Amino acid sequence: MDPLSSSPSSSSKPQVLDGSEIMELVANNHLFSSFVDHKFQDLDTDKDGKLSLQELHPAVADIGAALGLPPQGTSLDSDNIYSQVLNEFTHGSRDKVSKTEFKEVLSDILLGMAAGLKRDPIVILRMDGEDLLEFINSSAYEPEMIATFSEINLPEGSLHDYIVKAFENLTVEQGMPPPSDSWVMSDIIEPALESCAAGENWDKPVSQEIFLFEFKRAAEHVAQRLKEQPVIVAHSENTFDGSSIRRLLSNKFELDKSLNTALQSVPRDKTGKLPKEHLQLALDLVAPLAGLPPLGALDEMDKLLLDVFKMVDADDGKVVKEDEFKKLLTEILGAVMLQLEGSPISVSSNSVVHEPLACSSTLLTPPS
Ligand SMILES: [Ca+2]
Repeated sequence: MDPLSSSPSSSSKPQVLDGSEIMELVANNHLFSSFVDHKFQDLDTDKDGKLSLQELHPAVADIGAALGLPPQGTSLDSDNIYSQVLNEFTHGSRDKVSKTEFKEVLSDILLGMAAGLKRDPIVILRMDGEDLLEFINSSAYEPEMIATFSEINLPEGSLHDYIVKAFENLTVEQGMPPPSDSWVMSDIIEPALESCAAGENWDKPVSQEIFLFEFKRAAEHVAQRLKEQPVIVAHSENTFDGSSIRRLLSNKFELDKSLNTALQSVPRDKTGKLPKEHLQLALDLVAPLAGLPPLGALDEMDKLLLDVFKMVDADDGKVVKEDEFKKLLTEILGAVMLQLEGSPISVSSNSVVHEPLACSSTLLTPPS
């Protein structure tokens, strides 16, 4: 995990601070305060001295751009990282953020970006093949790859198919950037396989022994390519354990405020009542405040929510008064909380950073 600033494609980006300059900026109290003052003033569009979620939005988008993430809404993995950046600022609550809090979190994020050090919840990894080599030469290699081999179910599969599948099963912890990224597949894995495909074992039936031998050879080629062309990966891990919901439910004032805000966006019928079919929409609106991912972002979570919706007969087609609707929504949150406390859902996101410290970010342009 080397500093982000030594990444391969950051060479010709004069407009943007590099890692050591970021460190300097943050370490210089006077300079950083004036940097934060300017940023805060720009962001605080209604001039109430606090940043609302809406006002934080450009800052979060900027941080994403500075990390080299694709714009919000283009991939679930990067969206997870965006919502975690926002969570860093708000600590999952819907309260506005003061300048002091903004400064603390911003310096934390900037230092993390500059150092490329492991920090919670976003880690910037520079993958240069070293970790991969370490893995394939470790005592964990054989047992883990034997397990992978027996899990891969490709009756007609060639050795090539097996090896590609096996790469897909490796994690960033094992030194492999995510092969779900098309660039990793086309520029790292495929060329590496081509350069070692001349092996005579390639077309033979796949045995475990041949697989172990050939996969290691392929991984060595991948490690070599990574050494020549390191890949930067933004990695984050998040566990949904219901604690944010518990926090929200335990604060009646906050809960009421959240529910009322959400209900403003839920369509009503002519009499002002709320159709139960909109409970799902309402929950999605409360989700960020309850520390939940948006619907459709996480299969396991969607399944859990579906079960809970069934429990409260959300699909019976009835319309209810506002109070009843809020009561149902609170019940749903409580049920989701209990489920998550019993069996938390963990998600790991990896997003390849193609353009680190991109010019499109104004966050890191030096203060004038
Ligand atoms: Ca404001």
